[in-house]
Amino acid sequence: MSESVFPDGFLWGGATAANQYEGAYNEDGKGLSVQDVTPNGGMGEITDGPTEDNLKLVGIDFYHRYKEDVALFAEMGFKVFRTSIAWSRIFPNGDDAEPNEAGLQFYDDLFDELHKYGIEPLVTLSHYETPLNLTKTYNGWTNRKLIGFFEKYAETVFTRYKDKVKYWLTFNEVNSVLHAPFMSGGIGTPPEELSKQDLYQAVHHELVASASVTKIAHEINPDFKVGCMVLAMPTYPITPDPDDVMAAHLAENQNYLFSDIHARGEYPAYINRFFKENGVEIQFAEGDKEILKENTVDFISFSYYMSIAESAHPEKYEASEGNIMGGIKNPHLEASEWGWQVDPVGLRLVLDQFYDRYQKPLFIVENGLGAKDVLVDGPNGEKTVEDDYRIKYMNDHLVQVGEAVKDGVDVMGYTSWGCIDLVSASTAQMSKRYGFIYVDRNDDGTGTLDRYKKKSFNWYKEVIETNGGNL
Ligand code: BGP
Repeated sequence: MSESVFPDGFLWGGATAANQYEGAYNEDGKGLSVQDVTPNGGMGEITDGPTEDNLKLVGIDFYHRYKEDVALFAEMGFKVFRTSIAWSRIFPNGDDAEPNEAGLQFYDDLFDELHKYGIEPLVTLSHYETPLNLTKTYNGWTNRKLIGFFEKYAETVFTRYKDKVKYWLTFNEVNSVLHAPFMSGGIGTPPEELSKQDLYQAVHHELVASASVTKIAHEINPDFKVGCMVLAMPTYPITPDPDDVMAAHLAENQNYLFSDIHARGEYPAYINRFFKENGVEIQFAEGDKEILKENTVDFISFSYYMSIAESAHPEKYEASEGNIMGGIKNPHLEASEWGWQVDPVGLRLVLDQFYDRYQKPLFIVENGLGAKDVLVDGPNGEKTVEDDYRIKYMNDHLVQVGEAVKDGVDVMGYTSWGCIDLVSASTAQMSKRYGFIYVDRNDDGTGTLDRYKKKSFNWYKEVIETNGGNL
């Protein structure tokens, strides 16, 4: 075993989102969210109401089984656990006058259970689960009124969990709204009909809301640490042709826009040209500029699964599948069963670049391999999954995190995505699994919902025990 390069107190753990694992979609006063009407994945067909084939309605029934699951996380030695609060459990319609006490109580119980084992919650306020009424009545974040509703929701949970939650994230993969406006921004207009003006105005509303709740958070508890959360995906030029390099650079700017504003508190100069050329003119209300400037985030968090390539002539190349956004295929990389290109070095690159750009602490809050796992009889008679491919993926990525630490990057922690199997966001199926814990649920909704430890369970336990010394 080599010596650990990870700092003391490194926050090892796992990540989830309410809509993908809680289930209980209509229990204890919860209202509908956009996820309850997208049985085919957040970018797919939208139904009039919940339909039986929507796996997210039951999820993995975490709502009723959280004690059993938290005990398993504790057994792995988690220091932190990322979940989201389902906005529609707290404000069922998003614009209600009063919060729903039963919803608030559920998260009180969950956070208490985590603290029982010394696990720190890391809470996303909005993870692809905008209350459906906010879509129907206001067309989601295109409407400025959502800022006020979000502030009220955030203030409610900040106040309630003042002494139970220290780490907060505002919007999951905030840049994904450009690619999945309904799932990410609750915007009902079909993407092909949505004007760039409305889309970027919605982005502006989210950015102002994020800064505004950061302010509220710090007023309620100065010890709160509030981060933004972006989907990180390095974009490589497919060749050294300067035109390809420029195409990759411009594509990356679309992602940097979000972290730049969160970290620096103002719109970067490069976006003005893009806005001009695309007929976008952001409407600033009085005070918006000051809110953004005065309330930058405490840390930058991001998801990292893959990289892509870009060219000035993308039509010449094979397209690559991707996490919400795609690009072109990089011939140097292998891909997962879903075509996501596996690139551990890209993670070091993201860490180095973000840190160089902002000098703020970084938190990797999603990373992992979606795979089709097979349950087999294990050596001790227990059922298990021999997921050596997952161990390799994570090991390779964590080695690169270690390299970034050696480069001098301030990395706060790492929460692997879907630490317990849950419903996939893009496919809306169970069979794309990420967990250390297998959940017996199938794509057709059958299964006992029993939990089984995969081989990676003990591997990750050792990673945490040795603070990454076994990598
Ligand atoms: C991110 C989302 C998660 C998650 C993950 C894996 O984009 O924040 O919600 O699901 O990707 O994606 P998928 O489930 O589509 O494999």
